[in-house]
Amino acid sequence: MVKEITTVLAVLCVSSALASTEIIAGWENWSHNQAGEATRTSGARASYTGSNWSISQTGVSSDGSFGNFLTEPAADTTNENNDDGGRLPNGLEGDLIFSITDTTGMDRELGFFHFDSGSLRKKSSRHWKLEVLSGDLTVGTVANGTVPEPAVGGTTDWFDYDVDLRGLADPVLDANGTVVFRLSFTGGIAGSSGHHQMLDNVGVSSSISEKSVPLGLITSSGIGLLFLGLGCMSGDKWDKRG
Ligand SMILES: [Ca+2]
Ligand SMILES: [Ca+2]
Ligand SMILES: [Ca+2]
Ligand SMILES: [Ca+2]
Repeated sequence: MVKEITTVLAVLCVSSALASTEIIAGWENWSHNQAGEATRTSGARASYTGSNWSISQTGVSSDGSFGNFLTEPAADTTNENNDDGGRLPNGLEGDLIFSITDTTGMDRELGFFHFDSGSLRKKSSRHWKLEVLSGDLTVGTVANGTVPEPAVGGTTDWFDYDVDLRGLADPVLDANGTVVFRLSFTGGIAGSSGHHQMLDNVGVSSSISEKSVPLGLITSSGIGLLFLGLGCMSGDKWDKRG
């Protein structure tokens, strides 16, 4: 017969004071090979491949945020190297494919797909579309839109985008699962010299950031702490800023 633990002296449930969301995978620097790892991750492995993309200092977003999402530390604002920014040059159409694999072993609801984009001149590929290509989330087109023309040709006006993923039938990146996004840009007039579409500060955020904190039971028999691995549930949804 299992010995009964008769007295629970203390139950410790430590609520973690965490930010409500975080960037699971972010890209602030880009590779001249059109393929590279994420520049920041939280509980994930992540990489991208691109078609027709190039790197350039003129493709740097300097606002320090992923879309409108401010992080600590802020998104990289440096522009001393070409790999600090990405662009789709000279009116070409192209896309980027982002693959994110969970390494926490826990399900996480995703929040937003964030990015900063701008056009140097108006004949760039300004029409964007975000899709879930495959993996754990509902597959299909999530959203699309058009980056406005620059007010002054030759000067990039940057815009922040935060595509809400929470309305998907399945917005959950499963434990150890993978999701593949495609962000494509079309509508440009190929061969239009200097009509570049810029992209930087791409990030995917979680919707709820809560960590399982074990419950500790101190018993009268002096057994000590029994960590039951139960989570202290606390968390809230993050709303789009700006
Ligand atoms: Ca931004
Ligand atoms: Ca840099
Ligand atoms: Ca950058
Ligand atoms: Ca899922």
